[in-house]
Amino acid sequence: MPNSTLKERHSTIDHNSLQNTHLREIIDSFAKLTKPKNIHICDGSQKEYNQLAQEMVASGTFRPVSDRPNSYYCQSDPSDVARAEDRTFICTTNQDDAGPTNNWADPNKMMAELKGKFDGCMTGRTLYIIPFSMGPVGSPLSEIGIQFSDSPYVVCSMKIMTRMGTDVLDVLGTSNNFVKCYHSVGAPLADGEKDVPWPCEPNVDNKYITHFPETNEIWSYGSGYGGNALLGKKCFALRIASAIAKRDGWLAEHMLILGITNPQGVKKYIAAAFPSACGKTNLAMLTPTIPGWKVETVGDDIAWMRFNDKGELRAINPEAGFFGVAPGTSYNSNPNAMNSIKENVIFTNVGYSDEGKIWWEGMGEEAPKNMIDWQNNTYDPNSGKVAAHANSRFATPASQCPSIDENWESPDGVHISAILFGGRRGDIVPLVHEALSWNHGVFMGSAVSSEKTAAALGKLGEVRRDPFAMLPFCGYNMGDYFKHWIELGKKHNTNLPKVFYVNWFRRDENGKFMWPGFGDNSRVLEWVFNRVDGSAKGEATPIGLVPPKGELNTAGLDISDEQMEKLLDVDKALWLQEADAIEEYYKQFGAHLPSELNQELQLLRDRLRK
Ligand code: OXD
Ligand code: MN
Repeated sequence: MPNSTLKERHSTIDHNSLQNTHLREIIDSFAKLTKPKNIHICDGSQKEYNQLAQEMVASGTFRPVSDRPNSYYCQSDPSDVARAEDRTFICTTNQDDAGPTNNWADPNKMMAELKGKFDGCMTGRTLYIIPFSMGPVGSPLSEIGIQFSDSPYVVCSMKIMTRMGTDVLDVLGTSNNFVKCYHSVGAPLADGEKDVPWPCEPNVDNKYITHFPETNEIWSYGSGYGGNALLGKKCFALRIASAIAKRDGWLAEHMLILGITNPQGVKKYIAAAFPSACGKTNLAMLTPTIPGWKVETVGDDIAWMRFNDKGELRAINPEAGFFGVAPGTSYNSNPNAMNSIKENVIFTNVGYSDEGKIWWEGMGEEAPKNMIDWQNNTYDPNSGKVAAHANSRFATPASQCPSIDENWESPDGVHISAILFGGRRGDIVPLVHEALSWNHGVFMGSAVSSEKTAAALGKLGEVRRDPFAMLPFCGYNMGDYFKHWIELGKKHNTNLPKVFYVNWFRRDENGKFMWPGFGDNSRVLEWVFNRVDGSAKGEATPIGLVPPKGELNTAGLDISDEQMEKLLDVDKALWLQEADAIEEYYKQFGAHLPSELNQELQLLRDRLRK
């Protein structure tokens, strides 16, 4: 089909008039392959968003949310509820470049397979071209992507989650320097065939989330949900960006960024890496329970960080929205998130009442009487089945967050003074401990471990190593990634952030969480803040520094000294076993493991045996 005859669909932009010839050529060849009925270049306007949303209401994909202006409810196909890590591939010429923690595929073979899948996959559908910027449009720290997709749900979500539209094309000009993000739900529509509300490829084994870091391309097929389909997020801003960052000397990380101000008005910024669904959004928007302290939000999921010429580590949040886990979010656990989702939100896989209101478990409100669950069945509170899927989400503009930081769009980013790592561990990891050096901090990050959550398909609760919370998101060899962190520390060793490890999830002998978490995590942030400016003490343990007795602010908390001791306890025998487990886990990296990490492991053992 000659592509110049492809019908433009209520788009204000004619693809034949695009000044960027690379983009025009790509559109032509991709349309030739996928054979869409229409083509639509997204201008990113509210009018366009409203029109697509109305079309999705008409087709049954969206239902309006009655008490939240311009907000929609949506249910995915039951096969398409989380990131498909087993079907996520890094395609590099040498397998070694993908490393032992990624699924590797040969780029030529994978491309041939993908071309087969994409052939005619948009039949009967519209091909949307989505120009987007990760980071403020035009900022020197930002990068541009163009997503091709046959999903209007993706277009609307990308408008919330990224800066999307015509001004991105203006900044791109005639450059070929953009990440090519090819996406299809993998559900061609035959002539006259009725569409389903959530088209996708229901067989997980036929989904493909593939990355080509050597050519800055992403090809995603078969899924319409979250990180599988909103390609700016995990695929670009983490997997492809981490590979770019390695080449260009910066960091693309799975980290929230928050600003914290003490009662004297001094402000510091902290970045924190936690595995998916371990409370990054809650921490980023935390309401402190300690008087006089304030926390403000720069980002809740991804940080792009570079050292400037003063040696400061500066971070931006490349996203423009929050894609937060809904269940458990309440006015109690996260009032800022609740106040961010009053309008302009897309809710996916939560419950929906006959009055058009959304609901989820842990929302802090009684379940509405007549409601459907995320699978469109009548919700029965006695059935034991949840209304909202554990990985149900809200997508909402970051600008609507009451705690959004005044510098959240600063082109220079914010100065990071501390980095936190953490995971969900019921057992041996204390509430907080501080690294003894940068390399020790990298060691801690490399050994992050966590119980598996619902953000990815697979078995829940199993403890897995999730180094730097980047296990599913590092676009190259994880051993080289560790080395990159070590090297950056060597190169910029004058003003390095302090590194900490936190664990809000330690349990007592009865399996009960010992730490209240949420707003009370500000008490740990207070200690971190004061460690950074040198006003708080740290007590040496074999694994790092912990707050000495009385140093962590527990005023007003119903927590005994004995419980605090248990929360901060370091069991040498169990940590020696942990050291063995880390050694075992390190083996997979072979020669890619930096010697500094083996040294840190040895030093840890020496301290434990003293
Ligand atoms: C996310 C994830 O959606 O990490 O942020 O899964
Ligand atoms: Mn995440």
